[in-house]
Amino acid sequence: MTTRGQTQQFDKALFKASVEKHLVTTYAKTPETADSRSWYLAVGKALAEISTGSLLETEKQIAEQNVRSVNYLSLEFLIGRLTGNNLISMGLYEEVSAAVEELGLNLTDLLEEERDPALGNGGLGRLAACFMDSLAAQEYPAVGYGLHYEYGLFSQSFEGGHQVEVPDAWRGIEGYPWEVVRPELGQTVGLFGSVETYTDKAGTSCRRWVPAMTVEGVAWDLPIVGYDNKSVYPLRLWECRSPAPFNLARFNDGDYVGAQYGQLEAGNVTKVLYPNDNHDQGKTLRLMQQYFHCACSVADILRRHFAAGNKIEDLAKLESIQLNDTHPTIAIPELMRILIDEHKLGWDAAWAISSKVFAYTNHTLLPEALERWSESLIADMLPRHMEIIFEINHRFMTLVEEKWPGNNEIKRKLSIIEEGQQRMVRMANLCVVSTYAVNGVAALHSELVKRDLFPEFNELFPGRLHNVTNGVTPRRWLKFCNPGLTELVNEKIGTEWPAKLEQLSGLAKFAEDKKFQKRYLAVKKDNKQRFADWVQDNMGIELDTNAIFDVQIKRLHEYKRQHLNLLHILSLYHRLLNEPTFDMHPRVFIFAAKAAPGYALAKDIIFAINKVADKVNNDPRLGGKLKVVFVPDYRVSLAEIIIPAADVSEQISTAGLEASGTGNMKLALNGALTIGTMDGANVEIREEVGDENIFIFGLLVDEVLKQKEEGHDPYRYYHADSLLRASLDLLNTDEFTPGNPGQLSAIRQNLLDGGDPYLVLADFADYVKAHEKIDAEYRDQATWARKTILNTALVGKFSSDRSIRDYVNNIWKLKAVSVK
Ligand code: RUG
Repeated sequence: MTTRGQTQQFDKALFKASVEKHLVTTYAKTPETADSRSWYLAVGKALAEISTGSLLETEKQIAEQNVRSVNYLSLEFLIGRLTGNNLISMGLYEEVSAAVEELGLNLTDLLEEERDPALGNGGLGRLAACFMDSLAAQEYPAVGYGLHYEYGLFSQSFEGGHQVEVPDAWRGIEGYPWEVVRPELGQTVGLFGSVETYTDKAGTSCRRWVPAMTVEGVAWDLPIVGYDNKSVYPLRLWECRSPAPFNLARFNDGDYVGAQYGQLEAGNVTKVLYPNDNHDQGKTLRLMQQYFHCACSVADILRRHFAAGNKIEDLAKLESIQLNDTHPTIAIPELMRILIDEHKLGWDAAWAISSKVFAYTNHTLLPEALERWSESLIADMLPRHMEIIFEINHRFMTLVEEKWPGNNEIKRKLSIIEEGQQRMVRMANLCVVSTYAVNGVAALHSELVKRDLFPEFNELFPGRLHNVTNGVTPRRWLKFCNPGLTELVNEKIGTEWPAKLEQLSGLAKFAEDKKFQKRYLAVKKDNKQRFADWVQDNMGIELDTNAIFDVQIKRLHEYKRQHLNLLHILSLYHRLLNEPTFDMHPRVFIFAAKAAPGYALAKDIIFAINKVADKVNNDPRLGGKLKVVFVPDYRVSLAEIIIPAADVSEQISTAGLEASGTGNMKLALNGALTIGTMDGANVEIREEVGDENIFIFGLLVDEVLKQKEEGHDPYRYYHADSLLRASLDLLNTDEFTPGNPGQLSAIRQNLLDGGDPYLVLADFADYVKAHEKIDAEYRDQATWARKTILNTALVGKFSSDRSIRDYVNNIWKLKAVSVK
């Protein structure tokens, strides 16, 4: 089989033969008995055969060149379906489409057979996937390290409007065709036990960990295919297995189930992804997942380092380890433990290496998301690591004492160990103290990290805090998901933009061109139709593509304020029924969101939106002006059809609380106009597209802080604003839950009596005004066309290729390696 690239040719006959071979030998189907899923699996396997060869070759060439690389450690990689995207990167989309057609198949249908590998919760995991794509596209040597969860993020369905969660067995029974197991890379990981002192041969007293149990890490590689080049990087996912499947003594005693107990327990470690986004749950099994992930990954990094003939002293020269949030922080004491206990380095020598290897990305300021682990839990599960954390803190406290002599207040604030009834380890503090670079994920967020979260650290370690604004891969989020727009863009500015997104600015000069405007709007209309067909087929709701498609797709969280959107919908409902002179352009409000299973208010909001949808979608009095659609089971593949169909992008978090957002970038890239607060990357989107091409509303960060300090009084807004009052009061009636008044009142109560912690009521009036502006401007299609074209044209900055270059230049200092 040949591979992609300029000089080599794709051999259609060989490829077809490979597909048929896999159909028979791997999936036990004949062309006559095979269903669409089997064909998809066989096509996936035939393609994976090509990419696995390239992956091994890339590994070999990078090892031979012995260059510096980055290791991206993340508990989540929300990669989405691989087949379509990899075909684009391999440059084989058309060829494979033609090949499968000769087999009597349709490629688009086959791609629909792939289940999304949902190995992440939301933005943080999706960012990691975009970053891997951009590393491979630009050939910056990298390995992604994650976990091979048996169950990804739950599938969501609705029963009577309520969210129901179902486990997500993303690999199916047949396994995922793109992954390959690498038994030779297996690792053994210790847990629990004690620390002992011993005297080594030189007579030195040493410490070492004696774990009480071990588990095995099995490596699975997924190929990250470089766009338009020959590099394929591994996304290495660790699966936990029990080393001894049977306790033979118990087995022989007839205790068959008990004999397999160890296996059941070890299997649990990577059984399921924790379904929390921006929220720390503090469960023991989660700490076990984190340590298992870190231990396997650090050991694999060292294996590669030594296999290339390097010395331990050169580790920081050749490897950087990026911690995606604090979730992999335990890698820091793990590396220190290995350097000191196994490689016999003194503390200072070990620290000199370790503190130059790690860098940390902060993704949130929300206190409930900043991880803290109980000291006793760490001491129990990882006793040697706890000793090392104490030592790091002890030395750090000496530094603090030097800088602020006698200031116990500052010591208490900065200490890695939080004092209290139960002492806790603050993982973010451990990260800032132990890494050479810390970054926020958007300009505003990074400023707030410096100003509000870590001001003293910034004084202590000048230059350590950076900003790297997030980005999204243009390959998946334009070229693959929006073929209509891709064709139009190609025609105007050529075909290099997927690797050089800044070139999109070349479209700006067509923003006023009537012919181009018409074609751009026609593409949008086609995309709206594609999504409307999906909704009709899957939800039985008919949508009018002349309506404004207004989209809010993201995790359900109070700070993201889906309930502000809901209140606006209720206000429109109220006005349509009660204000005879009120008119509006037809609008479809589209939601998609999963709520963490234990997050009651988030689930109440989903229920309320579903109930309002039931009513408004069938109320003839509204004359079809208002529709609400809550698309179930939000996932990457759904985003791929919603985003190209969006006219309006809702980015309405309370200012200061959304670190960046990346959906905002994808939607703007695909020509949706943002209605948003001055939060996260919205601020930079506004800078790029211009104030006239975005709808900004709401309190600014400092106004939010001031209002909170002074005491936010929700009733003040309630009494002063009759539209707000009418909208909120609808939640107390049985208008949307006939015969059951009060079923939606938890939301109203939270906003009025619960203090409205996210200032929904404070921003309501301004939000309504911004929507009125949208309504007016949409009616003037030429104006709207200009604005939407300019959004696509002016957001080139938000390519994840640029984010990766920022990391490479300012933090990782890598050189690209072109694979031959
Ligand atoms: O909430 C943030 C988003 O604003 C951001 O765009 C994304 C990627 O940087 O990360 C999200 N996030 C933060 N997810 N989990 C956390 C905290 O653990």
